[in-house]
Amino acid sequence: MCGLRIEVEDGIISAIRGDKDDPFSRGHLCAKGPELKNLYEDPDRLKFPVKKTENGWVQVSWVEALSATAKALFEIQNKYGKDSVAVYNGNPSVHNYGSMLFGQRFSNRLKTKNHYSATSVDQLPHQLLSYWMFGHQLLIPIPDIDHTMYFLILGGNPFASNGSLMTVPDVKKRLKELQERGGKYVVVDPRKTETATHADEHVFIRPGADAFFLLAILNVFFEKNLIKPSDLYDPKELKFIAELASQYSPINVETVTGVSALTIERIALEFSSAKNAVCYGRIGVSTQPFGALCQWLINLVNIFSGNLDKTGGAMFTLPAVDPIDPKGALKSSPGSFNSFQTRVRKLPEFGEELPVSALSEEMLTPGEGQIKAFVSSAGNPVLSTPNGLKLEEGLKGLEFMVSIDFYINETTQHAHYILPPTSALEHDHYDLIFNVFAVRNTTKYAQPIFEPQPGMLHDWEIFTDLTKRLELLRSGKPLPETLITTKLDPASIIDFALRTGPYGEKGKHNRMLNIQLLKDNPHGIDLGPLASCFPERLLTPDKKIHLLPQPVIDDLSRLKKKFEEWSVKNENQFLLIGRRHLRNNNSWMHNMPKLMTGKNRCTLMIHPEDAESLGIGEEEEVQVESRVGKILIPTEITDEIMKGVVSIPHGFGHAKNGIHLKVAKQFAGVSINDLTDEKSIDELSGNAAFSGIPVSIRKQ
Ligand SMILES: Nc1nc2c(c(=O)[nH]1)N[C@H]1C(S)=C(S)[C@@H](COP(=O)(O)OP(=O)(O)OC[C@H]3O[C@@H](n4cnc5c(=O)[nH]c(N)nc54)[C@H](O)[C@@H]3O)O[C@H]1N2
Ligand SMILES: Nc1nc2c(c(=O)[nH]1)N[C@H]1C(S)=C(S)[C@@H](COP(=O)(O)OP(=O)(O)OC[C@H]3O[C@@H](n4cnc5c(=O)[nH]c(N)nc54)[C@H](O)[C@@H]3O)O[C@H]1N2
Ligand SMILES: [Mo]
Repeated sequence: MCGLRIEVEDGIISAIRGDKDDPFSRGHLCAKGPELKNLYEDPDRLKFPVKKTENGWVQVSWVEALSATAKALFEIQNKYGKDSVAVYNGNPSVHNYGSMLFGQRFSNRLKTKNHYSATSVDQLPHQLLSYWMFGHQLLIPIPDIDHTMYFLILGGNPFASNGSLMTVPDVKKRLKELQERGGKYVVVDPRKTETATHADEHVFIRPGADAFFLLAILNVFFEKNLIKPSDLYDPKELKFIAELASQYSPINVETVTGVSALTIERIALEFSSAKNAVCYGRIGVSTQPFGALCQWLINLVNIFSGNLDKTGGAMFTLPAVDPIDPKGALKSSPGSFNSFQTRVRKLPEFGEELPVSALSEEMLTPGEGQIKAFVSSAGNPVLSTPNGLKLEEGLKGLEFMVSIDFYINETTQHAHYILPPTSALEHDHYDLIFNVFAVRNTTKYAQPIFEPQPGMLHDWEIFTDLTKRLELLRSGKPLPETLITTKLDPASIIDFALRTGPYGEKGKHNRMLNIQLLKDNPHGIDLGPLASCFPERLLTPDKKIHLLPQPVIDDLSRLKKKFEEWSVKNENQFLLIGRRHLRNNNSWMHNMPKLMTGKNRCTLMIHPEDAESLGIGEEEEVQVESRVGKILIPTEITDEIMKGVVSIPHGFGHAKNGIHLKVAKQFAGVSINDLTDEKSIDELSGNAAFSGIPVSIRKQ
């Protein structure tokens, strides 16, 4: 979403800079922006479909690849039932509006229960709690970073990630502005991250223990009578929460969290007395055993301190294409939970998707409903989901696999066909999802920089053809020898949504928005700061916030059990966490040479005292072992990691035969997800629990 100024001379990009006239990103650009040039020019990038043969990959025509794919999916569903085909949509799907709009149609037509995506290794708990408490999975509270005076960040490292569920291009500058206006920001994280280093305060916390920390904050609120009254919830629900919080006083949670009672109490008081404040938790508190409880408690901290839906607190966007408005052109479902389960482990559905932690066992466990064919789109689950090696075993046993992707990587190499879409500079862009999570309401449309080579297809064109081919087969009709196209392109869908949306000609905030206006304003249009919108925008039937969702209440006994277990220390195990770096992007930008320069980033961070007690030195290769696997990795000894905790970044592990990524192979590293455990989940939401995996470390 950062505005880019791309200069092209004689068909070649001569410069990519931050766009100073972009009202949202204000000229900001991180190292990944300029790499769009190298992505576009990457000789490893596929442009035309390929088929796997005994003699390796061979290029085939689109019609051949699409017909073979449609036939295989059709026949497998006929033979084994609809659920025998599974789909996985990876993270870039939601950065690609064509893929989103047309990929969803394709998945729906498959009529399988086996839908998976990166949601269940990421933000599932946020969506689940928004669904339960506010009535819509996309009514996600966003920190009002530009106005807050006290920003409490748990398990997020925006200096590396550029913010998440808080789309914020120039986060460093905005956090500096926060400090300059007399505000404060505090980071709670088992690692003293780049964000924490610049913060007013950093607090180390034991991985997975955030729910206890948050309960202790609520405990102080109740003990000191700091709860702010509100018409937005039923006050009768307070008693239950007061009683719950009374069991977790700051002093009680000291041992399990590793945070001193004095610190917790002081943070609670500072939070409460600030002019406004916001508590925000991201990946580190979502992908852990109590991910959903953490998001529940974070919402309660914001609600009870009077900071929900208030300037400087946790607010809600009003994007130009609004997925929440029940009458909107592109409205999305409010959500659903546990209306069906995975076949083997009975994990709950959310939003008609199943947790990806179950994908490998659904492929490997024989019986009715077993997955026999797999469609991966814009994803690399062999590197990005827990116990990647087990998933790889599952992929090897499939009868058919197709990948919609432009790289032959750790996942797509197992496909029978790869259908490559155009890359970012060859198609237009409208951000359907990340405007919904942004710290300001803005809108922008980017036109393509280059015409794709003749014969290349966009993601949405691939999905359009594939959907139609499947329908033809189902109605017993022959498949055409030419591509099947549609007149309805993504931009016309957006045009309609803009015109009928909140800033369109009949909208509440009429700004006459349509696609032409956006084309005429290529830097983007500012639609103003986040504004209070409750109770109007609440989508619960009674227009109240629901403080006590029943499944949350039912999960509290699990939390209590863990509390008792963790009150006894286990000195023999290390707890593994992940990390991100500004110059990585999950698993897929490691083929860009400029992003890979400098020190090796795929290291095991370990505290000096832990390294000493194990007798291991700097950059020494050690063995790290978990229940599911072991890897060898060099150490990086640093007191910026909590004692007893070790950290490995995700997205590496490119030393596999069969991948076509020349640069990434040179910086292969190892995959943390060969250690993370598909059995380690947040049992309430089904989200993967990457944080706090017990590992042992051995000198080689
Ligand atoms: N241990 C651990 N594991 C994690 C995480 C963690 O913190 N720790 N983070 C998790 C999170 S938050 C996420 S989102 C996932 C991400 O994991 P995934 O979504 O599975 O995968 P990516 O690594 O983002 O790979 C994206 C793939 O999409 C392709 N691609 C890029 N752009 C496009 C496009 O426009 N169209 C198509 N068709 N393909 C495209 C790339 O070539 C690449 O193959 O990883 C998760 N895994
Ligand atoms: N450069 C870059 N930017 C990215 C990405 C990328 O791969 N590279 N990925 C994008 C994606 S898909 C996402 S979802 C976002 C994620 O955005 P963020 O959530 O900001 O990402 P991380 O940097 O992984 O920050 C997670 C932090 O949680 C901490 N942590 C781990 N376990 C715990 C715990 O139990 N408790 C607490 N309190 N903290 C814990 C980790 O030490 C880490 O600092 O980033 C996005 N932006
Ligand atoms: Mo993510």
